[in-house]
Amino acid sequence: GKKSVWNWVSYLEEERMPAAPLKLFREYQLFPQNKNGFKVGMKLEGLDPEHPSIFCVLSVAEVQGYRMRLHFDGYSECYDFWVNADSPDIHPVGWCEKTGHKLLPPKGIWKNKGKKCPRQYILTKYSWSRNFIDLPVTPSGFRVGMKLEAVDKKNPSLMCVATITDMLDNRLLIHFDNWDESYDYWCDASSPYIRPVGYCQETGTPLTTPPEYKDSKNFSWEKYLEETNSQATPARAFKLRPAHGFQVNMKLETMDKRNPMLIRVATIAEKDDHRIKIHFDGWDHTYDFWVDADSPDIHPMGWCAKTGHTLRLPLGFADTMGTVGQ
Ligand code: MLY
Repeated sequence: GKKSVWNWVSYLEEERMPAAPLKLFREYQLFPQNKNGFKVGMKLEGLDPEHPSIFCVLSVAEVQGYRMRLHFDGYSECYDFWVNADSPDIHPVGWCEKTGHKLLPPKGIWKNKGKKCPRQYILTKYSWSRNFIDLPVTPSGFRVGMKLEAVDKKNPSLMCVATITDMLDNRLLIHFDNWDESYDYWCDASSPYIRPVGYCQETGTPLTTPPEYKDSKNFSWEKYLEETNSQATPARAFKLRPAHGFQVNMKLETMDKRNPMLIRVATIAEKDDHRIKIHFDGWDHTYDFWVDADSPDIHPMGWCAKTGHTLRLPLGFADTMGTVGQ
């Protein structure tokens, strides 16, 4: 019947909705130029998505098209996570040492003092660094230790006192003063989540001061910078990006937040300046969720087919192999 064979073009015709045009996507959301060179078992160093300031020893646990599942050596599989092969969060073995970053060793490896690191951790050294991409250099004006005002992405209504605690390639690590590292995130100079010192006061936005800050009602940046012996990030360093061009009803392919190994046919249900709300075709709207328009987990129509990844079809569709979308 009408719904039996999957084909993006006829699906769009039936639905009378457009695909999100390629020009709205970032380069890393589009079709990759190279193949995914990673193989199961390869070791690498990468950021823990739940603690983005910590580099860990990781292994490739599964490869699907241009994506892969990474595993923390020595830890439960329940912490495994998926990245694209061109993720800026991963680096070759030896990278932390070379760049002066702390590497969290695999659990259990260093238990017996004096015992040597297992052979496998040495053998893989640098052997496949060509799998990693080069990124543009750090934007000017930012320095580690500088203060700014930043949105807490886990509590997006809060604009908070924050510090740049690391810089890598074109990205800054944002840390919230006197909070643990679990709220940290990486962003670039064009991020809508970071603003210069004084932004809240100028715009009448409440500023969340560091917890237990003695005089939070009369918070003064001038005083705080002096007390913490730090500098404000110069306003000229910020290069706020324009709003994205995605429109409601445009269709695309998006990772399922609840099961990150899956990529599904999706529709933009809502939008604001820097985010889109993803709806999975055929699924209830209770599963809808917001993502940043620059997320590496949204892709144009045809991305799965091009990169060799399974595309989960709208409920009720059967693909040409005879399996029903789920
Ligand atoms: N209700 C949350 C709020 C934490 C906010 C942390 N930000 C400011 C970094 C809590 O107390 O855990």
